[in-house]
Amino acid sequence: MASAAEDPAADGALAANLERGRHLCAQSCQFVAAAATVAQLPAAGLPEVAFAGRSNVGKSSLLNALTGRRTLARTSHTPGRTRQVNFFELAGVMMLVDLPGYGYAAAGKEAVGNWTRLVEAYLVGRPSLRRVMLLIDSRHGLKDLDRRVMTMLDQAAVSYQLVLTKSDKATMGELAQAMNGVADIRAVHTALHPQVLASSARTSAGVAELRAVLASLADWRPPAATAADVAP
Ligand SMILES: Nc1nc2c(ncn2[C@@H]2O[C@H](COP(=O)(O)OP(=O)(O)O)[C@@H](O)[C@H]2O)c(=O)[nH]1
Ligand SMILES: [Mg+2]
Repeated sequence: MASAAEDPAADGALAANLERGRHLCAQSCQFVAAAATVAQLPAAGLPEVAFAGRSNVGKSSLLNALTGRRTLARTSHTPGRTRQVNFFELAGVMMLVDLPGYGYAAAGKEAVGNWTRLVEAYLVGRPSLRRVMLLIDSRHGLKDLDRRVMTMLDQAAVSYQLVLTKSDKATMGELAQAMNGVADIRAVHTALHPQVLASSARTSAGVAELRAVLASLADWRPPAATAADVAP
């Protein structure tokens, strides 16, 4: 059987998907809303992709790399905002939703409780939520808190996908171990997307692929090429 790499049709489809992702993420992206409580969550509208993960996993950096803008992180770093759910509208067609990080070292039961209430309320029963990108540090793999979030998403039947971060810092062995660890648990996590992406905000590894996933979830189609774009 020919591998995808040897199949020209598959190559063409992959290139088209990457181009759609590049085009989508070159459009404008702006902060539109923040919610610190369940009552403050904006009404559901555009398709949403939420980004979740432990504090320090590289979520802000990856959001910046995806959109090619520093403004997202700056917004997230505004005092208070890091404990909120932040909504960014991309290209007027979808929302990127930045969820508060979980499991930071000093977090007590109360902080964990607050995170759970707000994020669970958002994740469960959000009709516009297309997928949750669950970020995992390549070097550390899945932790208990990650598994708890995964189980919550399984129970709510919310599709989620694992994205390994900081791949530039991981050895090939660590990356392989993180990937294999996911393969082992696929059967018990019913809402887990089969594709795991490895990414680095530093080298941009995996960023184009992640953009392509966003474009496909938003059903984004670049405008048809104009006559001027077509070579004679
Ligand atoms: N080497 C490397 N460091 C990263 C990468 N992404 C984030 N970091 C670093 O990890 C730390 C936490 O990143 P940040 O994006 O603020 O994480 P957040 O708390 O999940 O939003 C910062 O010091 C970043 O510079 C990456 O892809 N490679
Ligand atoms: Mg952050």
